[in-house]
Order: sequence, then structure tokens, then C-alpha cells
Amino acid sequence: MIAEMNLSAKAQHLIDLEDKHGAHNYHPLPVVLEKGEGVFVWDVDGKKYYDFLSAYSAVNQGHCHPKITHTLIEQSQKLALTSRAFYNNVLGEYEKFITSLFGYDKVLPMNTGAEAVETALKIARKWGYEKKGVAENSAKIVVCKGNFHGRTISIISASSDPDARGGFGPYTPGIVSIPYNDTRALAEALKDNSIVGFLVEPIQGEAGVFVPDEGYLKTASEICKAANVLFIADEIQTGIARTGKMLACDHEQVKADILILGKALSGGMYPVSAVLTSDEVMLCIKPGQHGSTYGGNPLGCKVAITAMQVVLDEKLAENAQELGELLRNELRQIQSDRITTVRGKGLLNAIVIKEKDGISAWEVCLKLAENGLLAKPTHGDIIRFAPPLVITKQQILECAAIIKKTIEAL
Ligand code: IF1
Repeated sequence: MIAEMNLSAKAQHLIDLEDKHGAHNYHPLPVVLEKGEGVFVWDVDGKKYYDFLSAYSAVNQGHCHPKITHTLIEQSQKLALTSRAFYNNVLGEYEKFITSLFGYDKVLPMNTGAEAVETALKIARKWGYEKKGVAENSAKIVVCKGNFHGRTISIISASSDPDARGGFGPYTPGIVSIPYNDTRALAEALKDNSIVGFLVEPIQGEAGVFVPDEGYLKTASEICKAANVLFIADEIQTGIARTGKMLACDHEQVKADILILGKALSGGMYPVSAVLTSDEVMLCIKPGQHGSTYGGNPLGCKVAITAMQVVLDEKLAENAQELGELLRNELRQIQSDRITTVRGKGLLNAIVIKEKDGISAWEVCLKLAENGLLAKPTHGDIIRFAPPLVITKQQILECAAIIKKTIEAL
């Protein structure tokens, strides 16, 4: 067994504070961060790390990107929040920008990812009743086993993870769960005419970066089209250049009927999420039927415009594509029976660790942290590697060397 990390009194004090006063809904690595810049973060003792989690892909643009920080400061000194009771001078500009960028008629702005997913489900149900002619209160949504779409009651009702859903019932009805990466199961499920939407992650993140077979998204979207069912892509984690294209659906030239974005939409600076769709679908929602106090606020809108501009200007999709391939190649060359799988797309990657002598993915992550690289284990044996997309070739090679050294030393 590897001993727990040596913590300074300062770090231990801060961990104790969280432990005593905060809910115990997380089990973090024992690292206390206080500063971030680009691909790096620093702990309270001044130790520097590569961030290979990127706040679960929210900081694709890198920590504290100067342009995004500048926009946040500037707009926060002018006007931060008006609510949607009045118009503001930024929302329209943002709506035009984001709909043009992704090729949709309309956007509905929210804040967190879970809220955007809920919004998409509400829109799909409304569309089902008003346009598809589904009988009142009988609309159903198809989801995939192993999904992760957030933490609300309805979303966890769609989850198959016992931790995520256990003990939180009763559950929201109208959800049908099918295996991921299985177009036959989808075609079968869509024989039910009360199905209004198919909610899917283009790559399952929480499941451990599970990349479906090539053509899965394309075929699934065609099956939906034929059955008059909305294809709803949750690109909260896979979107915004993470997988080597602006959207993971772009790899298969698939255009979702409803696109859900969050996380990196604001470069980690402020919670901004969005639901994009056509006029036909979006206009099923009328005044008073949905909203949010903070959704569409000028501060979030300005931050999102700058965050998206950074992704375009710095060609982050191209960088993710190229350096993702390099990283996977380097990882595959590590000579160790500890790594059983290397998988991913762009800079959304994972390795599967074989547990031996009591050393599991958790201990590997502790060792990686000691060696200056932060990553988080999931499901006991999987480690996600998802650095900010501003990382350079030189840095990727250095990180691959850290990972190699760590694994080979076990
Ligand atoms: C946590 C995972 C990542 C998401 C997709 C919606 C949401 C998420 C595809 C909800 C959020 C997060 C939340 C985070 C852990 C994390 C995660 F491991 F759980 F699966 F990223 F890989 N759709 N994902 O990935 O967005 O409401 O959180 O803004 O701590 O729960 P949110």
C-alpha cells in the first residue's frame, strides 16, 4: 500500500474545514488548490500541477484565461443581472452569436448542465404534445444505460447508477432505458409512438469515456428522424472542442434536433448552459412556461461570447484532435500490465487500471499528484485524462512521461 500523501498543516486545516462544515457528497483527492493558469494549478503550499481533469471539461480554454477574465471583470462592473423581466443589451447579441455558431434557430439560456438537460426534456415533452400529437401526460423519453446527465430528481430517474439514484425515489415516470451503443435496441424502443425524444451523450463521460462504435450517432439520429422522435445530444462534456471537433456529433456529421451545452461554454468562469433547437420545437414554449432568474444574464452572456471566441481563435478543436492522438499513442507505449485499456477521442481520454497488491486507480492518482499531475479516478479502475485544450505538444509529452514514470514505478 502507498501511504496517504504528506499534507502540510495548512492543507490539512482547509480539508478539515470542508469536512466539518460541508456536506459529504464528494471524496476529493487530498490536494488543496488556490491558483490556476492555463494548464497548471498550484496548491496552497505552492506545488505546481498539470490539471488533467479541467474541472470535468469546463476549463477547456485553460484556467483563468486572460481574455475571459477581462470580460468577466468589465461586464461585472457594468451590469451583471437584470432577470428576464426586462430586456438587456447583451442577451440578443449572445443569442445571435451562439445560434449562428452552432447552426440553430433559437437558444434557451440556463446556468448549469442539469438545468439545461431538464429544459431539453421539458421542450421535448411540450413538442410531443403540441406537434407530434402524443396523448396528454403520456410522453416518454428514451435514455441510455450508464448515462450521466446531472443530479436533479428527473435526471437521476433516468440514471442506472445505484449511487446516483438510490434512496432518492419516487422517480419521474416516462423514461425508457436502453443499452448504449445499440441501434437495434433504439429502433425497437421507438416503435412506441408516445416516445418524444432520445437523450444521449455522444461519448459517455461518467461511464469512463466510453466511445461508441463509429456510425452509432449517425444511425441513431436517422432512426429518430424516421420515428418522428427528437434526437437530443447532451454535449455538456463532449462539446466545445473537447473531442477534436467543436461538437462530438460533428465527427459523424450529425445535427441534433436539440443540442445541450454547458461547462466550457463559459470557460469555467461562470455557470452558463444552453439549449439550442429549431423554431418549430423551441416555439412550443410560451411566456411563463419556463425560465430562470440567472439564465441569460448579461455577465454570463458576455463571458460565453468571449469563451467561444477563444475556442475559435486558438483553434482548440484542432489542437485537441492532434494532441489527443499523440497522448493516446504515448500512453499505449507504456510497458506495464497495469494499463489494460487506453481509449478516448480528442483530449477526452481514459485508461483502465488493473488493481494489484492493493494499488488501484486511487493510489495511482495519489502518485500522479505527487509527481505533479492531477487526475481523478472513477468507478474504481478508470482514470480520466482530459487536460485543458490549450496544452502544447511539449507539455503533452512531458505529461505522458510523468504518467509513464508513475505507472512503471508501481
Ligand atoms: C459532479 C461525471 C463528468 C455531464 C453531462 C450533464 C452534466 C454533466 C454529460 C451536468 C456533469 C459532471 C458533474 C460532476 C461530475 C461530472 C462528471 F463524472 F459525473 F460524469 F464530467 F464526467 N451532462 N458532469 O457530464 O452538468 O449540472 O454539473 O453543470 O461533480 O457531479 P452540471
